[in-house]
Amino acid sequence: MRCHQDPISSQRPLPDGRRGASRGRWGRAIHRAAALAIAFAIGAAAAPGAEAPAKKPTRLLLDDFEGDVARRWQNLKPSRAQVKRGKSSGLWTNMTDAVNLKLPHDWSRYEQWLLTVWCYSVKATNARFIVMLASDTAVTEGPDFYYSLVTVDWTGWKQLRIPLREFKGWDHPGGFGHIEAVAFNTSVDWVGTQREPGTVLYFDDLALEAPSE
Ligand SMILES: [Ca+2]
Ligand SMILES: [Ca+2]
Repeated sequence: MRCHQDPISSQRPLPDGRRGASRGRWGRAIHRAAALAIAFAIGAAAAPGAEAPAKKPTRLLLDDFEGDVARRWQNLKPSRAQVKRGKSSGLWTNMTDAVNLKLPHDWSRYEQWLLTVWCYSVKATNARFIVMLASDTAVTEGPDFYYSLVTVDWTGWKQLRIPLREFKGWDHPGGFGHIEAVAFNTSVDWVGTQREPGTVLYFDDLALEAPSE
């Protein structure tokens, strides 16, 4: 029994001048190509993760203490003596307020996140400094800010992990949508800061991180 033949393709010359006699070979090649394309498409669609929704970022690096550290930070020097990540950290030797103004200012979407920073302490001096988030408003004449007090009671590397919601507010801070600067501060002694000679700290990888699930 003869197979049904497409009357058009059987009469039309094939690209190499032959007639429908070799249509079978062409047809098979085309079918093979089509089948391969479909299989590839199915394979791609079924590849692990191909259809998974894009992962939400869980970390925002604020400063890696690389490059021109002294340009971004008042009173911190770049150092290679103690480094958590990359090639350098920020050295704080005299506890004079270290301030970084070159950061994103709107943190409103991160209110449930943590501020994290690696900190290497040479000596546990029990000095106290605050991590300060400047957020000034005109409600008060003086500076308004958020703060978290840190006691230098460790040696070596330690990661400070402070939920933003646990920062205390001094006077009338303007909210996390209005963060002007991050500072390591000892001059606002009315919140309990205490300088101690011999306190040497290295900071690395300042970031905002989503709480772990
Ligand atoms: Ca670094
Ligand atoms: Ca003010």
